Amino acid sequence: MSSLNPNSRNEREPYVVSSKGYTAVAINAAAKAGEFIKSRQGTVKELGTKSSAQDLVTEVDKGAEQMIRRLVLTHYPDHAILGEEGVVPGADAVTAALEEAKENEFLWIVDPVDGTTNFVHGFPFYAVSIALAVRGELTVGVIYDPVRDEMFVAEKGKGAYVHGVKTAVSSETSLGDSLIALGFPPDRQVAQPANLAALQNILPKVRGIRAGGSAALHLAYVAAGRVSAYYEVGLSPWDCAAGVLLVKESGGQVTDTQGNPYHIGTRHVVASNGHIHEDIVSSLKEAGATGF
Ligand code: 2AM
Ligand code: CA
Repeated sequence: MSSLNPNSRNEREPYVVSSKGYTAVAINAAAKAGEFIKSRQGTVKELGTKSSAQDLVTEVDKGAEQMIRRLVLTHYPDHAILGEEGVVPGADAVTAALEEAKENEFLWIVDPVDGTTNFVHGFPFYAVSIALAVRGELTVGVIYDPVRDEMFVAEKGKGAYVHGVKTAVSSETSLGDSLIALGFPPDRQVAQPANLAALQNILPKVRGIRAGGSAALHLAYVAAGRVSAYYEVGLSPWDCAAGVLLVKESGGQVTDTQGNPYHIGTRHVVASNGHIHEDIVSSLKEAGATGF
């Protein structure tokens, strides 16, 4: 029996999304886009590139983003949407688009396929990421992995859940016991040297490193306690907005690579279970790998 007091709810009771509103729309859009993406794996005909030969885009990314835009705007025609495929590539253009978008009271931040390179190669590790910021504050975050049919949902102040089960970050307190995720975005000027220096410094200190190729899923995995921490230099808002809320609502910590609080414009991200956060940040500083 569920208690009338929401705070005394048994942790093992399934979570029921309380609001029929924003969260339900985000879940619905992520589920639809995710099913569409999965149905198209292995069928990509036209492979486009953006900032470089490593920066891929497909008709599936564009189609999925269009689906999500239509669905969100059907419910909330006056809300704004910042989507990966609506912004020209490059850090400056992303910053400019974000500055403009931030003016909106309700801003949806959408990555229709996070892990496009994986999707194109048939490596089954990609996801849809949808976040809603209200007056600049992350309020809803949904990440859907259509391959494993895992829907990660976070609502500000209400916790984070995967199919109704509360997620919680892991408990490791030392780097030696930790499994760390990282990533390599396509920018070879700034991001690649920083991420390589970080790898060299941190690999000898930890139990293992994983680089799966989807920032959103790595953040969801920090939230779910499947990895102890994740860091990456050179991300965009849509890669991490939803995942950041998932980590925070699962008891974890998220900062930039210098240890400053995360905000929607943060590009160099550290997310952890909290216990090893300082060790990661100091390692990045020691290695000259903060990206700043
Ligand atoms: P994507 O697949 O949506 O592009 C891989 O380490 C991570 O970097 C992925 O989450 C990937 O997201 C992201 N990424 C890829 N290209 C990027 C770019 N040009 N700028 C920022 N992040 C990028
Ligand atoms: Ca993408």
